[in-house]
Amino acid sequence: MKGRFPMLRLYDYLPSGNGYKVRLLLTQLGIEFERVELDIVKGETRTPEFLGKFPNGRIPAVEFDDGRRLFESNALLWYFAEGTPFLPAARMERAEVLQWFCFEQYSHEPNIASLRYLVSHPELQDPRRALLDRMLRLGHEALAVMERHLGSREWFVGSHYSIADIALYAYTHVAHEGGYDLAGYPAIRRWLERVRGEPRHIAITDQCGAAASR
Ligand SMILES: N[C@@H](CCC(=O)N[C@@H](CS)C(=O)NCC(=O)O)C(=O)O
Repeated sequence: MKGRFPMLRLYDYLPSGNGYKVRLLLTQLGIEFERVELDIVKGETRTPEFLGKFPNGRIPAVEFDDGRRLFESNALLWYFAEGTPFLPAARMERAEVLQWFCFEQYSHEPNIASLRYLVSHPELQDPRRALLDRMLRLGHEALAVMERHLGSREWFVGSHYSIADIALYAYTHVAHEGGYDLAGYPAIRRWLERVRGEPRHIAITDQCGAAASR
C-alpha cells in the first residue's frame, strides 16, 4: 500500500512476538516498511540514541520519515488498523478489541512471552527466574480464558479476524517454546489454524519489509 503513510521504520527483534504483531499486520495491509533489527539481549534498545527517541527502550517502535514516533505493540496495531477491516467500526466491538489488548498485556504476555524468553536464554540472570512456576500457572489461566471464549466463536471479536486475534496469536502460537502444552486447548488450536489461513499470513521468522542498515 503506497502513499498512505510516510515511509516508516520498524525497530524490531525477529524472535519477538510483540514485534511480530506489527510485522504481520503491516504485511497483511500491504504497507511498506524498513525493518531495523535490534538485539535486545545485547542491550541495543538501551543505547542513549534509542532511548532519546523511545523513552521505554523497547521494541516494537516505529519512526516515520516526518519525525513522528510511536511505540507499544498494541498501540501500533490500533494505529495501522484504523479504517481497515482489521479494526471493527462498531463502538462495542472496538471496546472489545481494547478489552483483549488489556488482557493480553496484563494476563497473557507477562507470563507466556516472558517464560519463552527465559527458557530460550538460560544464560541470562533475571530475577523472574524465581517465578517460573507462578508464570506457568498464570499463563495456563490466561489460556483457559481464551479457550472458554473460543469454545463458541471463531474470532476474538465479532465474526471476523481482527487485531485482537493478531495480538493474542503472537505469543500463543509459540507458547510451547516456553513449556506450555496446548494439547488441552482444542478451541485455541483450531483458532491458531484459522489465523494461519488468513491471506498474506507470515511466520514469526519471516522478516518482510526492506532491511535497513543502522
Ligand atoms: N508492552 C510492550 C512490551 C515491549 C517489550 O517488552 N519489548 C521487548 C521485546 S519483546 C524489548 O524490547 N525488550 C528490551 C528491553 O527491555 O531492553 C509492547 O507490547 O510493545
